[in-house]
Amino acid sequence: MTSLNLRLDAFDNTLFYSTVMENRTKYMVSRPFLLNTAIAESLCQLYGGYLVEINDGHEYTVVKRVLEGAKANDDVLVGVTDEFQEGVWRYREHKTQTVTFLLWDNSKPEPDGGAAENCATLGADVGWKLQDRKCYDNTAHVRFMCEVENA
Ligand SMILES: [Ca+2]
Ligand SMILES: [Ca+2]
Repeated sequence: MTSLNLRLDAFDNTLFYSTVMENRTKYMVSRPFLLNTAIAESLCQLYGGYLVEINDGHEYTVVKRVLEGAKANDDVLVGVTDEFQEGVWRYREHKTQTVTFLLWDNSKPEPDGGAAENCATLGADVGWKLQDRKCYDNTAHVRFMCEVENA
């Protein structure tokens, strides 16, 4: 039996399309999968991280650079939700922290889904601005991004 780390490394390439290190934080962009937030979140946790939480404009710039470098042309699930209280956006992992950075797509404008859309993706066709959307959708192919601190 190979070690857990070796098995995780082998699994890595199946799940993830691109991994970038920045300031001792690892950003991992998944391959496209059906939109399932619980599975995405669990996979990030398996790698010691969480769905990416964008705390400020600097981190947003880093995330955008990672996505542009990966040439990812699917929407990308991130770690904010308003499922606990409609309209109040929280980080999924750091639930008690105030969300300090939300750059919504203002072309529609977003968020526009009310109680039907409690998760959020960075939109590939709107310059990686944020759009609220369903947390589960078997008709949607998205990527997700994990953030692993002190990687
Ligand atoms: Ca909502
Ligand atoms: Ca929406």
